[in-house]
Amino acid sequence: MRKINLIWKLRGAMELKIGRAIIRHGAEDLYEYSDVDVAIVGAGPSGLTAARYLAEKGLKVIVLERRFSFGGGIGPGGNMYPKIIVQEEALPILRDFKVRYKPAGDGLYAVDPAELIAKLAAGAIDAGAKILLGVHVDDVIFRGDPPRITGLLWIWTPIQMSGMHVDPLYIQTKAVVDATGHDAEVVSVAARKVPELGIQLQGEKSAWSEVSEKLVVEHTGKVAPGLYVAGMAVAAVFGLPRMGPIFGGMLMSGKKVAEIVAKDLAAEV
Ligand code: 48H
Ligand code: FE2
Repeated sequence: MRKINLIWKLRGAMELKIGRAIIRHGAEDLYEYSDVDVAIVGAGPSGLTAARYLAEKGLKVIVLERRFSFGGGIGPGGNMYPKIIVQEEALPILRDFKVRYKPAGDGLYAVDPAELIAKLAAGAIDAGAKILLGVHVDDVIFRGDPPRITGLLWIWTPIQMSGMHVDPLYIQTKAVVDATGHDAEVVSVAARKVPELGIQLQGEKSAWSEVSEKLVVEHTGKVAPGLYVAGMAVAAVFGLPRMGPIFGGMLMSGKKVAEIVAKDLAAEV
């Protein structure tokens, strides 16, 4: 008799409410963001910058990040010295995000990595972008002749890390931005699995900071219909030199890809 009473008392316990709130609202978000205007893969400097400027234009934006944190390569600064260096041309972007900077001589400015991560992410979120953490993007969807990238496939990162095969879920999108950094993971998958797109990855070249910073921004943009590239991934796709620990080019590339994607999508309406 006493046992039955205890079970009745437990019904509707706080734990049940917490669990159900997580399942309902988590699933609601996944449902809502399974169909977007722009899917950005990677929440590093270029991806977060792109997210803010795209969301600000009223587009529905999701950022898919493999880790359970954002910032990509910002956190480690330069070989773990806690400073991020940017050049003068990128200062307007820092000002947009209200990131503080100190002159470091020679047209360079020093920024605190934690502040940069926090404010880039807050800027993207406040502009309306959704950041989904712990998701690994491992495939693309394409349709049509000529082919166009129309979606992505994702699984939870811990599942991907476990090595167990679990079938992924989809996100439908009008544009994908590969902001995955050095490995250009989305463009690599598209090049390998959709040869019709005719993408040839050139592979990143050795460091030449001032040349790379310019070329990365210059080459930022469309790789194939529906597929765009920003940040360090641009060097991998177009065979450009790396720049080492200077981040202005990443921010400018993120802003540029946002402008290009927004313009292309507006022209398609
Ligand atoms: C989900 C993924 C996947 C995937 C990767 O590396 P990042 O910081 O990328 P960028 O391009 O914004 O910035 C590059 C910069 O950090 C850098 O490395 C520089 C300037 N290097 C110069 C040099 O010479 O070395 O961020 C990419 C993000 C990371 O957070 C990854 O976890 C994430 O993308 N990511 N997320 N699915 N398949 N692949
Ligand atoms: Fe790097």
